[in-house]
Amino acid sequence: MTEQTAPKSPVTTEQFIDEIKEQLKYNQGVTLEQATDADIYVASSLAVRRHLMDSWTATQKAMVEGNTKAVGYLSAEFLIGKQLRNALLNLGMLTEFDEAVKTLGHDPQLVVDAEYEPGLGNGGLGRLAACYVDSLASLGVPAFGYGIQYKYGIFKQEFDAEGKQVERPDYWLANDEPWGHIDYNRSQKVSFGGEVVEENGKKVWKPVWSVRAVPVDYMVPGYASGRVDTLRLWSAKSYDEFDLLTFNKSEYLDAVKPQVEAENISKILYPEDSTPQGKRLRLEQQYFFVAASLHDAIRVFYPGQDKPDLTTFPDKITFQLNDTHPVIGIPELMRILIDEYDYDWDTAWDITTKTFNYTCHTLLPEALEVWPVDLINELLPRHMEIINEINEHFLAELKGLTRDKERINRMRIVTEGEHPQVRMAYLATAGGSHVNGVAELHSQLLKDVTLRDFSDLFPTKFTNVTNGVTPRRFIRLANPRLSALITEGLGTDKWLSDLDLLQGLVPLANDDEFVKKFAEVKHANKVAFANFAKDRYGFEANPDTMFNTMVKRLHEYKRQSLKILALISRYAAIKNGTVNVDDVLPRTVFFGAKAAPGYYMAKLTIQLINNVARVVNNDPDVKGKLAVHFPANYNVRLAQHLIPATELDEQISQAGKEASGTGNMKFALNGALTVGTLDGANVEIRERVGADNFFLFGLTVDEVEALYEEGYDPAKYYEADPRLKMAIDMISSGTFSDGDRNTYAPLVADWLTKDYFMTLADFSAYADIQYQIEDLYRQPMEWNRKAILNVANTGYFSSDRAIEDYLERIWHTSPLAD
Ligand code: F58
Repeated sequence: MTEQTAPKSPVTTEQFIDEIKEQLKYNQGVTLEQATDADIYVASSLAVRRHLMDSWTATQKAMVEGNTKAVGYLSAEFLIGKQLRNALLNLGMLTEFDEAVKTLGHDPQLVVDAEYEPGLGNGGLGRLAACYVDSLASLGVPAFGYGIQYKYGIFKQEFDAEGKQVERPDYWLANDEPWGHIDYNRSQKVSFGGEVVEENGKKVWKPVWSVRAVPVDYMVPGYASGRVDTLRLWSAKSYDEFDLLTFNKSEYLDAVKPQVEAENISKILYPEDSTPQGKRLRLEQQYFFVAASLHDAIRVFYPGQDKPDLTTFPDKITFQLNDTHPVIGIPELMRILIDEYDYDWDTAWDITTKTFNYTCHTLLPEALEVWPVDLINELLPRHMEIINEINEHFLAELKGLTRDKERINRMRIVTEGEHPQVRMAYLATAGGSHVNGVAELHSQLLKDVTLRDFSDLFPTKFTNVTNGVTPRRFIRLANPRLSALITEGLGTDKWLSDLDLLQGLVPLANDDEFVKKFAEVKHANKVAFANFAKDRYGFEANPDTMFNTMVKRLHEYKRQSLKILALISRYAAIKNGTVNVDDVLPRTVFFGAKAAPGYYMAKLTIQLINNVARVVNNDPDVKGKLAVHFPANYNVRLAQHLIPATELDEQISQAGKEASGTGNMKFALNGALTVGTLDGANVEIRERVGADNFFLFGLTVDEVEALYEEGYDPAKYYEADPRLKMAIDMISSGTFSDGDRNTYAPLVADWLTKDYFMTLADFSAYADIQYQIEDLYRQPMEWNRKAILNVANTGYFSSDRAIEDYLERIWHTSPLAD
């Protein structure tokens, strides 16, 4: 990326004040005296949006009229976070905003806080999509993010009196939402059901119900690029086109039911973070947004043309499939080309395979989507025919490549048997040009294990693009103090658009003055977080203790249980005098995690963490030494507050299970040290920051495999390490359940008899490395030197770099000319 200095504000403070007033008056009809913080938020957002408008239309015009291939990022989730401050930063208006709002008698922070965070994603995958559209715009690449505007985002998490997770609906559109523009004039019709008939030797799909996909456009401003891309999220509306008179009364309700239910399609985000449920509504959602997006792209790139030459489609736009959720786009594009535009099979297949690429985000076999053939037949009968045909062609191709019948059989896109299914990852691999994993290790395991047959026969399809995160939101906005220090240290602010420049900080890790300043920044961030936490969650966190954080979805493979067991063992050791309380390094542990509502073990783990927190925080014996906090409803906003304040970050998944992780990158870039396993992108982070600056522990992928092979017996580890035994026994004895010995019995039983993710096997190494961590923490200069080296050496994990990788190796396109 060409380095950019911070953009210059398009307005003076005085002009911006006038613009806000104008919006208040003519949009909201509110006087300045009446205006609340929320009114000022809406008015300033609308004013900011106006400043983006010219660049937005210019970007679209240049995209359509120029010859730069656009990128269509198809994703069921975009976890974008709050918009206002991000737009202000990218336009260079942060100072003008602050001044204007103060002049109008409001507190800028409260105005920004009035924005309700859109929770249109579950976790890493959705946030990655948001980082990627930010980087596409910042690099000046013409792009669309295509997804769904769910009415209800990821549930709001609360904890009840027993510490259990309670899910509340997240109706985020209950208030003014100034960022999304509903464009009723660009809607698309998406149809479902019915049957396929033959007419004049041609297959014709006769669907029976339709839904109107209405685009809601979010501008995606590039940082200092002058470009603004589009995030187009589809909202489902029903059609009012029923001829009611043709139905008698009893038929009427049945007949209108699909119409009435049509709007349900975009009602709710499925809150599953790893195991997709094969639910009809979910398939409807997937087809809904993908079909609307493909038709939209044809509308955009071939304006006013009835019979466009769609052989040029792959030169106009390349579609990235963010996991398998949009993979139904492959048969949909085939259907469009063959049924709607009369192309023959081979031409259609050639266009389709050139158009799509697929990113896989998992290694868990249960997370790979499969859809029952019956369900697809019912909802999308023509697509099922096409998928079957793709399968046949593919099997024929395989026969030309190998004689190994078993292998060919394993690679079927449509399985055989009584309940045949469609394997979406296989369809994506066959129907696209490239398949990528999201970190080196993950991509290797995809090739060696998950998609091995495919990579053996189509080796050139497979590649890696290690994930990245946007430095604008996760350094500059989240951590203004560190940002100022980096700019001071480097003598330029260009690092925000070229994160490799952070390397320039390496020598400063030996400059004691700089190290002290860095330590002051971290401490100030801790104080700021403690104030925020007190205000927002009502707990006291002592900034003079080590801030140790584990935030991510609650999943067994991520092993929050390892963290909580180690914590309990530390607590037990203090209680029973195994360690001298004076030798204990004071630590405050923060958890943030949502569990899928139906995931029993994950929810029980949440309950345990909350109750450990309750017991520990109320125990005078450990006061000042150990504290545990679990703020509810971890989201992007909380991440932006907590990450900059963290000193020790936990990335402790079982090796071979976390595809990449992106939190690990955000923490390292904000100067936290990581304790972690050799999993996902941890491997690459460690390589870059240096083994001395990363707390590595635990089994490797190969050791995990060997242990499974040999027969894993978790009880052995329980017996072998008294620290572990003490922790588990403490849970069993009811210490964290008011004496009830049954509350956590399912967790304990699982640990002792199954422990699929080998928490117990890794416990001792994890408990041991805590001594190293604490030794280092006792030498603040040394700790902070290492933290600086983490910042300096992780510029690679910018989403700008990741997007440049995609551009070069997968999408084969480039930024628009100026
Ligand atoms: C995550 N996947 C990976 N899936 O777990 C993480 O390692 C990786 O860094 C990240 O993607 C980005 O590549 C993930 O977040 C989901 O949330 C899906 C939601 C829909 C159902 C299936 C899981």
